[in-house]
Amino acid sequence: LGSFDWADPFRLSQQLTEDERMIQDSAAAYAREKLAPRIIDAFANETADKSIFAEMGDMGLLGVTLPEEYGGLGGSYVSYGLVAREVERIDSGYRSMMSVQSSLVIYPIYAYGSEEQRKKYLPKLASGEWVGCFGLTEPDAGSDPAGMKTRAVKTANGYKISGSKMWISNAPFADVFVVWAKSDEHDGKIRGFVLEKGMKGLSAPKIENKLSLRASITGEIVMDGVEVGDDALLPNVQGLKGPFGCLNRARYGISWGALGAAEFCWHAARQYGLDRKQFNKPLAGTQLFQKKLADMQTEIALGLQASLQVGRLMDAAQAAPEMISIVKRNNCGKALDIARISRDMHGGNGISGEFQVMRHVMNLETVNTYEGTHDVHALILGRAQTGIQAFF
Ligand code: TGC
Ligand code: FAD
Repeated sequence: LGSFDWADPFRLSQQLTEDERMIQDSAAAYAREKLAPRIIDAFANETADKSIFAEMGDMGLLGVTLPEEYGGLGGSYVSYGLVAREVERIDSGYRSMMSVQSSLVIYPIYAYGSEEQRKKYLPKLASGEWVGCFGLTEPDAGSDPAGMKTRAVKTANGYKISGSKMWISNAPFADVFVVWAKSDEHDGKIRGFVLEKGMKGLSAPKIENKLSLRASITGEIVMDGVEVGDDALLPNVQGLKGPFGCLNRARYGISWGALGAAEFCWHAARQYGLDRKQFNKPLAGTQLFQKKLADMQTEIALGLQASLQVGRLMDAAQAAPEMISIVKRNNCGKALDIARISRDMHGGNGISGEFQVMRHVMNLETVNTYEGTHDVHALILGRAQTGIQAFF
């Protein structure tokens, strides 16, 4: 019979390669030493620190799966997931900054861009010198991105882009904007464009007063007839499968990340229950408390195994989007439940910024919504098993 490690019930660490363990350990050390000391103030004051991109870039955390020739680590999708888990153990906003840069900006330029675009943007994005954002959602097109109104009209030397994007992570301080628009030149099909800060007609006002992801900046993207050259078009994809190809990767990373936040809340609840005495005994010595800890441990352990399997299939180019919907939906939903229960287990202290679990609850509300809401992923899975779409 083997021994049991309560914090790693199914011995996830044994299932990783040497390289994956090394990347995980360096991400964990960075998160513990550099991110953890900042987060309480950053969240309280709603300050997003742009210098985090260069720090993450130095550590190789922005281009984990990007080939080395473009400044990446050339690592596995499992490694990418492990990084997301370690960063989100501190805060979902920091993981958001990282996953937008990696999956939603570096990936489309690598997968759909020309060689010139790859050479121009990827090394600077991977090093964190440039910050990127991804504009798909609009004020009137969230779950239904096919309803977008942003238009690209062909001009003599390029395109004129008009429209607005809403809820865009990193936008207010972004240097590079990957935006999706319906192109008149391509029969109204959705095409991707790479815009740059400072272009005439382009602005990215900050969305103020978020009560979630306060350490990650979010904005609009306003495009008032922005003129770009032909070289701004991502040439190698058209249709919704362009943005969805990026979302597959980001959603997968979020499935690991959300469990990092959940692990923080689980461990915090356990420690609190061991330290705090009521009725002359530790809270952790009560049956109700132990049941909650057992539920947390079980859901997290199962979720991590599922994400690991999806990651292994991604690395073998065998993952289907529906698999990603299962882990994005379930892990985010379970993480939110775990964070809320941990908050309750902390009693009054649970609402204090110092104990940090309430911050995770607030963040996970967004994580459960963005990249396809919990219910939208249910509809994707319902369609896949019945053959009937129930979106409209
Ligand atoms: P549908 O008819 O299903 O598909 C249209 C075309 O797209 C293809 N496709 C996919 N391709 C690759 N991967 C996927 N996951 C794909 N899903 C669909 C599909 O094959 C088809 O291709 P073609 O060639 O036949 O045209 O499209 P629909 O309009 O019915 O879509 C419905 C639905 C609900 C599935 C979809 O619209 C959806 O997923 N909605 C959610 C929107 C969303 O996730 N937005 C995320 C915005 S980005 C964000 O939140 C970043 S937060 C980041 C952070 O800060 O961490
Ligand atoms: P809606 O689509 O209006 O949904 C509202 C509710 O209706 C939800 O509960 C949903 O599940 C439900 N619903 C929708 N359709 C159906 C249906 N057919 N049947 C049943 N129920 C349905 N987007 C980007 O493009 N880039 C980013 O970087 C980005 N970052 C974000 C950062 C933050 C902090 C937030 C909050 C959002 C971000 N988003 C980003 C946008 C995010 O992806 C959208 O908020 C999300 O896709 C949901 O869209 P919506 O807000 O318009 O909600």
